Amino acid sequence: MKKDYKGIIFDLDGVICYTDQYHYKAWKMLADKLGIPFDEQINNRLRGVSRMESLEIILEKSEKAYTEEEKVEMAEEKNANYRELLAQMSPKDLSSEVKETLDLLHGTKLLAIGSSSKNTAFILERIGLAGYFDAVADGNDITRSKPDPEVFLIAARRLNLKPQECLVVEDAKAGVDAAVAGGFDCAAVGDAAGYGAATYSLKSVCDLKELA
Ligand code: B16
Ligand code: MG
Repeated sequence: MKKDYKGIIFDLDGVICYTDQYHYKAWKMLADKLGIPFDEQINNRLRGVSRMESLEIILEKSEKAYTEEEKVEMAEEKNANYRELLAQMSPKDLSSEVKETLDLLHGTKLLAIGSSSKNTAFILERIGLAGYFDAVADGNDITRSKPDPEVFLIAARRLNLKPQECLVVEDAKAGVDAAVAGGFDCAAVGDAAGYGAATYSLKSVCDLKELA
């Protein structure tokens, strides 16, 4: 990894912290109530995807058709349950390895968040990273979610950098595709590691230290 990136744009869920289990629990509560089968395999398809698109994926298994109004109510119910679970998070949910890596990079790079989540500010506050990043772009800023590059393009613009000057770090295939579509290099971790479309495949976020 020799390229001298000026900025690094981090996905949030699955890269900086792990809210996957909370998404799963909150969607499972809703699916159980509706009598729709839902498991970890379906949950994996929700990674990086927006809330309403996630709901559509869950409803693929429903025998009943729902109105838009009903769908909005369902998404709100899921989000209320999800936020109750998020409220239990604390700075302990930020691993020391991730924090050390961020602190090291912070000296030489501009750092941003590029997340599909509309709960980004709440999550960052819970894990002790409110105000830490040089820019934040999230689900509240965009009209098209990953694999569209919108959220990363907004993050880069807020850093006053071109996509070619930034590296995106992602754990979801939809996020890697979004980065590539926006003209960014992308480091894949976790679920997306080994995905051919990414520029680099990392074992963990800590491997980014080589860039500093
Ligand atoms: P919310 P990321 C994404 O965050 C999650 O990976 C995805 O599972 C979730 O559906 C999406 O945020 C929307 O989240 O309901 O909180 O707005 O990975 O892009 O940081
Ligand atoms: Mg993610």
